[in-house]
Amino acid sequence: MHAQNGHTSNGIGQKLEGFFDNRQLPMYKDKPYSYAASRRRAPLYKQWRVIVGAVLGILALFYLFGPSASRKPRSTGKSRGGAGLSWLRGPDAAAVDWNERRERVKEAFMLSWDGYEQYAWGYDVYYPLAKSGDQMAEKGMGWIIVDALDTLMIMNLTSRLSHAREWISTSLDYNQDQEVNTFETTIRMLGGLLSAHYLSTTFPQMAPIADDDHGAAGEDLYIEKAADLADRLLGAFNSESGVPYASVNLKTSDGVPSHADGGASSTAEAASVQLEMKYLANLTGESNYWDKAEKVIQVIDNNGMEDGLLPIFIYASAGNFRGSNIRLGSRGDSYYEYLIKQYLQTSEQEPIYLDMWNQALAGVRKHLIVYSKDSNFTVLGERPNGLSKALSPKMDHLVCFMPGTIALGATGGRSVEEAKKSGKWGEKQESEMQLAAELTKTCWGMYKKMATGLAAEITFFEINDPPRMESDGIRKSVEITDEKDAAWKQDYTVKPMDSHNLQRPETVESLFYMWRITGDVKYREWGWEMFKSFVKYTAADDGAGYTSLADANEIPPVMKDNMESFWLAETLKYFYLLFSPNDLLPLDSIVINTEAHFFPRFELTKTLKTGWERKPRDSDGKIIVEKPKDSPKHERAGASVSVTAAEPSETVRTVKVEETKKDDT
Ligand code: DMJ
Repeated sequence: MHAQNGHTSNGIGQKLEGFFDNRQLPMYKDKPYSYAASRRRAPLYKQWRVIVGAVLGILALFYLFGPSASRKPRSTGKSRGGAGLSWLRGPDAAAVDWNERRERVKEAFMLSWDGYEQYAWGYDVYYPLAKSGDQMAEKGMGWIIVDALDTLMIMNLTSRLSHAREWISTSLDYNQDQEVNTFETTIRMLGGLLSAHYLSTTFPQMAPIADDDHGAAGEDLYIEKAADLADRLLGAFNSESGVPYASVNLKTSDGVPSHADGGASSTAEAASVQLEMKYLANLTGESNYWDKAEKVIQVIDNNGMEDGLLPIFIYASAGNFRGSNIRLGSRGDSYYEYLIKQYLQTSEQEPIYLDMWNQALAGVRKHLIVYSKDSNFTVLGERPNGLSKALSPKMDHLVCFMPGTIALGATGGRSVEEAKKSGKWGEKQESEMQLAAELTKTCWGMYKKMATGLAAEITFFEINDPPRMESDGIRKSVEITDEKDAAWKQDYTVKPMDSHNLQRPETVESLFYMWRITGDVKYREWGWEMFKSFVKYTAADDGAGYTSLADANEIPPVMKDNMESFWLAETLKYFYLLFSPNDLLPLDSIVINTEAHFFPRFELTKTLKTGWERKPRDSDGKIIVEKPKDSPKHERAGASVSVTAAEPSETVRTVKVEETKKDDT
């Protein structure tokens, strides 16, 4: 392993010191980190004005994208530069060729992949500025290679896929004495392998490789690696409650409680391993994978959260929440995403998940949706001290998965037109689509607000006091216009420590869902503008790839030396899908995991099924605890105040409420 670019080489935590604020990688759900030691300015040639106007810029771009003598030629695809970067400059043509635009995305992917292949092949972390890499485990985890497999497939990059497969077959070995994050390893590695298995077996014409053909020696490579990895990960679920520990040792399969947060796991992490384990169970017939993952949701739900909204930490020991911080950003996000996606994965045969999703979405609308002060942007805020306390008008970029997921839930993945014809349409779906459209616009504004056109990690909004909630009347936002000093921008605030851009996918993910579901071309146009900003402002020297930004609000931007695996696995994949014909992986036949890996929908079986029921609860979601027959009163768990609630039965009865577990932070 190397000690390059200011990173030490002993152990993963040390290796990334100062990069992830002394935490192990990957911990993207953590707070922003400090950039003091690692801020680098973009080289001059990456300044937009220079790119547009100067001969120097043209030469630099040719250098960046043109054929490079030091790279070996590929048998597939065009030269790296394709038609050059003239497409970045001119005004968009009236008649847009979307296939042409998706070729530009493919070129950006090839540039990123080839840079990684040349400078850091087999490493889990890639520094495109230093042109070096690092490992997260001694022999590597395949972090970048496995995460990118299905993007290579849909882009039909056959020779690159062959190289990746060869590495997986000869070098990837999960039998390592290494503690890894349970969730990240599940969504990226297990998800990546399963998706590769799904695409290569169902769509053999995508990047066709003889080695994985039916009957060939390598036929089961992906599924074998996936099952081996999953068996190691299962140890994380051996907690007292069944809620997985934050980490797991891959060799011993021992679960390891989080080293921070009082040992509690992130709720989103515990509750976003289900799609992967359930698909693996479906493929292998092994119910163990299913049961372990299913149990987690039952334990969570038995907490009886108010209005379906839950705190962002949960103890694996007793299965109870830690604290009362509620948000759909870091540590909360994909719990909600996986509710509706579990319902869709099993072909709408598990109403329990639709029920939980509907309850949570209603809770979001009641407690977290707020309008910005002057321009009426729809903001999905946070309740850091619980639902009865003040709302914080803060949105992590991570929250921007939500509009696309709301649209997915409203139509099941069909277009609005098809959903209307199917009869499953009414006021509820109509208003969910409106909410999805407004939230998508808010996320798009996060990009337009910034000097580079690339969103900050966290954005705050100006709101009224008291906040204007949905119950005060639904509002429509003003138009997002281009002027530098446009008034709408005053509702957006980005703090200096939050102005980094980590190449995250959530907004383009939502644009993709919104385009497929509404057919409104503005989502494609927004995506194209975003994509151009990535190309203009995040390119590393010498065609080494694209990198994160430490400050996306300065031109030239301050660069951060890291190309995230989800840049290849998600961000570029969603751009590619956004510009692709809609019959590439129709949304009503698949589910896409939280790392953008594809799984098919399938049916329940006698052994692979939900297997539990929700406990009866009040209209606000609190569980009703039935008292012995001789008592006239009922109790419910989990709230902190006494209330009188109307029950659906004949009489109004008093409800005694137990005290919520106190935040022990
Ligand atoms: C990805 O690893 C996944 O999408 C995850 O659920 C949340 N965010 C990162 C990328 O931002």
